[in-house]
Amino acid sequence: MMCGLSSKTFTISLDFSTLCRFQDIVPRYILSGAQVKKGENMKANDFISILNDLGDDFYTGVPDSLLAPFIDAVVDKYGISDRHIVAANEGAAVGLAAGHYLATGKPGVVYMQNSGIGNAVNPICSLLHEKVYSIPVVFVIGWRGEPGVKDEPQHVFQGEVTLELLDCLEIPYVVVSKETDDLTDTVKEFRQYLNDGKPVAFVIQKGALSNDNKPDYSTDAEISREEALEKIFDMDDSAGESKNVYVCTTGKLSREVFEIRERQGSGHSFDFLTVGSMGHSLMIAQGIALAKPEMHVFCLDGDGAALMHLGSLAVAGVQGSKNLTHIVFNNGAHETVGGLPTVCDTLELAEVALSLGYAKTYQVDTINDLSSVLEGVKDKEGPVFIEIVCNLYSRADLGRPTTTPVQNKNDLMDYLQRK
Ligand SMILES: Cc1ncc(C[n+]2csc(CCOP(=O)(O)OP(=O)(O)O)c2C)c(N)n1
Repeated sequence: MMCGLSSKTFTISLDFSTLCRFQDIVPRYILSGAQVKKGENMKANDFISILNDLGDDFYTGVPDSLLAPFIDAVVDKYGISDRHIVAANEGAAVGLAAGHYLATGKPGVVYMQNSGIGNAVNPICSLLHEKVYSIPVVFVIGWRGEPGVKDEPQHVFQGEVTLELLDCLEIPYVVVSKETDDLTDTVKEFRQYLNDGKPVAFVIQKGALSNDNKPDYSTDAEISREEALEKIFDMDDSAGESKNVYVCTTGKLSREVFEIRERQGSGHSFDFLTVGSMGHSLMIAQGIALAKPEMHVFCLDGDGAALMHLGSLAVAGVQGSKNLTHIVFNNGAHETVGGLPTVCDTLELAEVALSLGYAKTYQVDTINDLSSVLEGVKDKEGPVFIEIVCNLYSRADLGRPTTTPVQNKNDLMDYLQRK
């Protein structure tokens, strides 16, 4: 168990060997000036050239799996540098791009999954809009949940309203599909909008971009997220009747929790799988902890999610609920959507939590240390914070919950109200 500086190291190495994804698609247009061959979708690098031509080569955002070929190409070209910054949340990315524009007069590029539009609405309306400062930004938005394309429940409504939201925010957009390979006219129009101080958006459909180079993200940490989760659920064996409740974060963590529960045969009524709403699991857990002081409420969080709404840690710390334990699986990355680094591998999250008012904080990097810390938290002297330093391993055959979010909610509510 450690509470000082850890030996976390996070590396990205670029694999330049060809990972060609040949797409059997007949293009409708020919991109002028880019090497698009018949039968291929647009190369992410060609798209980056278009973006650089429109604005400045300044990139920031929060990753999305649908945008992975594009983000990989940005990492390949700029690494993580003063030309490419992974933001804490999408609104913060808008702020960064706005600052870049103020200093250079050139629009930056902000990339995000469409679920991030919500985080960006405030700075779009009250910073970028022409009724305020009139600041141009080029948005690249991954279109999850596009109508007619099968996707997970958390993306369905967001996908339905994505274009409407952009209309409502008065952001001119173009949808980039697998067939799009000529953006010449769009670029002309977009340039005009940007010169007039307006943001513009490329909405990227699934499979629209391809890339041959995949960065290989890795850390030297020992523990995998799934084995740490299994250790945490071992606690339940001895918890008897006074079961614990677990609010689990967005992404693969919740999918792993679902599968562990299936293996255990213990049902799913003790867990809330926060399939969307990245970064809000802690406040969901806090809400339950306040209403159910006799129960022990755990928030099982990711470092990217915790960072996205870090202010909530201060609120939980100061609130001081004794029955709240916040566990952050710190793999230093957005592992679920491809492994792009967060800044958390350079932070001592346990120390951050301590300074934000948590009663006890721990950092562990071995399963044995995790076991002994978990023994100690059973007496509910919280809020407790546990940072688990993890690697980026996840199973290739990891499934998805087979029950619906509403079933999950109903089961948990039945359980909470019986108690
Ligand atoms: C507002 C918002 N932005 C982006 C995403 C896409 N997304 C889903 S999971 C994830 C990564 C989460 O990273 P972390 O919390 O560190 O967990 P890990 O995947 O590493 O376990 C991202 C960015 C999202 N769901 N919501």
